[in-house]
Amino acid sequence: MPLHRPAFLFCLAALLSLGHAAALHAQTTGTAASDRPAHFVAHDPQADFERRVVQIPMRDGVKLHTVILIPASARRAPMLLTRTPYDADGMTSHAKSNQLGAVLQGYDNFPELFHKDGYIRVVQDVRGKYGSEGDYVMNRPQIGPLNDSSVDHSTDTWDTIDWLVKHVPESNGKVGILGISYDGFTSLMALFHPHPALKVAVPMNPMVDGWIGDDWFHNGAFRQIGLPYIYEQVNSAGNTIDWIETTTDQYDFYLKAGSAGALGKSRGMEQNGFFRKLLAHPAYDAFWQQQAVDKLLAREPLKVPVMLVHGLWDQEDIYGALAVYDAIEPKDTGNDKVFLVMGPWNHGGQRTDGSALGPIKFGSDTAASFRSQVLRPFLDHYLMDAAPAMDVAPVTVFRTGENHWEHLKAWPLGCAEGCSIKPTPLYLQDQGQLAFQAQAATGSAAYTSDPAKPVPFLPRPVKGQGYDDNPWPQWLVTDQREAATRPDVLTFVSQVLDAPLRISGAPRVALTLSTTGSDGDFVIKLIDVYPDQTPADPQMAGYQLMVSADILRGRYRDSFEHPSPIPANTPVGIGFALPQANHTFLPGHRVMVQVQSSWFPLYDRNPQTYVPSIFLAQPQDYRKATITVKLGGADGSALVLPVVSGGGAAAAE
Ligand code: PG9
Repeated sequence: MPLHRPAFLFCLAALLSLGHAAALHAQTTGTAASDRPAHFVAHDPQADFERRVVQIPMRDGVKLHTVILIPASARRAPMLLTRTPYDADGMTSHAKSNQLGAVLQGYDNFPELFHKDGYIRVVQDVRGKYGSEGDYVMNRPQIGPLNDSSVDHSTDTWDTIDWLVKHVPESNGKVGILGISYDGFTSLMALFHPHPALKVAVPMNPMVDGWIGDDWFHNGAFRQIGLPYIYEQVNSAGNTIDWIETTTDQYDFYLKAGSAGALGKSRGMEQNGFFRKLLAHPAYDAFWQQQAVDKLLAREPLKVPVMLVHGLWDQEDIYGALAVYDAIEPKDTGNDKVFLVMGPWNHGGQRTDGSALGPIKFGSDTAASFRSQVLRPFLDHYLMDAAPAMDVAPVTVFRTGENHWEHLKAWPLGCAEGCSIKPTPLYLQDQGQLAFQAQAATGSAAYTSDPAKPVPFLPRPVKGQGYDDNPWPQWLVTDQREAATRPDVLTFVSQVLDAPLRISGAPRVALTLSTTGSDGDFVIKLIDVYPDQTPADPQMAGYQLMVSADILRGRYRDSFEHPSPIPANTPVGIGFALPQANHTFLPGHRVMVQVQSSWFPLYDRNPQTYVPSIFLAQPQDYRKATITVKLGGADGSALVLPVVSGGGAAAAE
């Protein structure tokens, strides 16, 4: 019998409510669909920015994970891009906050730039890292002899910028790129065939030449404490495979490990492509020369204004920024495209409080003044629609010791006006003396270097970089008195200065020495010795502050590309440049030079017997050697300082 309509509808409603009840029952009892929505859209009306996360397609189809942070009030705002191997999501989530400044406070501590009325911030995972697709290659070389693919950081940057200016309607179509260290390297790579929307680049502490003076080697000596970084950075996309530290004192750990090659192999690093490249290229061969960014940029037209930012005590990339400056400055015929900032900072210190570095005080927050008086006006000038005028000198450099900024037309000049720089030998003399006058008589000073007891680069226990209290970030300003007491460290010191001694530029090592071995490393340190009593700052009494220091692996003394044994017991010349300085040794201070043959465990030990590759040195290769430094006479050992004369004190800040 057909159901009457009311009865039918009643039954239908009953069935539907039964079905709903069943579904509800199922959900509450967990046997049905997920609680998680297919795509949750967060919304916070109080937020001063919006986060967009996109996968930007590159020309080869690979998609790069990109975080775009847009100030809520952004209209025709410029975009500031960073391309990083260090996790874009993590770098843009330093706080679970609805305030842009809070979210960026860590890596990007530039509150002057990133706030509700500021720039659109774009941070992207480079190819093969974290949220981005594709293969990872450490410091991916440019397309060419070292990269037979159709993509590199230059093309990925071009494609990224092209996408951004077409898909971020809140922007004004102008893009700047900036970044620190590796992200400084990617900022430099943007300068090759740059996208027309790229209006400015700010590479900070950039990694430029991994063999000569940046992260992997210094003048051929291998920075073995970088192995954990290489292990974690390369072995997985998300750095999810930890390097396990089995010993608190890294001095012990690396001493027991033997050679750096043996250590890496013991951790399975032969699976790691970049580790294999290191072992295959211990010398400065084409592999390193063809990816030296300064050399590559020297061949490029200068199309985009660049501000290079350098830290005078940069413990990781102390070479890169100034190498690039030297390479591209000659192209800047109008002196209005290449800018250089040199601050009293460690690696990336310009982001934080620049009032001091360790116990060394600078009299003002040098980082804050850089960000507000130099960086912000510079970027606004090139990126904001209003293009506000900027009063930024071609070179802004802090004079350490006297603690003021100098605003120069070029680097190095020594001062703003009316002075000159003269390379002046400071001679190592008998009885540990140091003087600008050469001693007539020839003499010598000797030390025995024992690979079983290398000179620590930091007081022990040398903590691993994974520890919060690890002194790595400030190690270049460590007091050198510990080293000075060691018999395997030669120490030469001047009389007390009665007038300021100003230097600007790179001190140059000019040693004559012999060794009983057939190879060896030579570490030279230029040190500012504080007065024995410093009432204004008691902790600085007698402090021995490294102003500039570096290492040369002796087999490369004549050629970085072609190593050669050191002929035993035969005087040879050891000459190389130390990192650039802009320092004043004040009256009452003394100048010191220390000479040693190890800097451990930062650098791997030189066995001091010539072997094909130190990476593969065997235990029996490591032998004591006695090094004799020639003093006085025609080729007496010296440190040639770039001494500034004339000109008044530079324009104080
Ligand atoms: N100095 C680090 C690094 C740069 C480039 C390659 C490897 C390491 C850094 O801080 O990114």
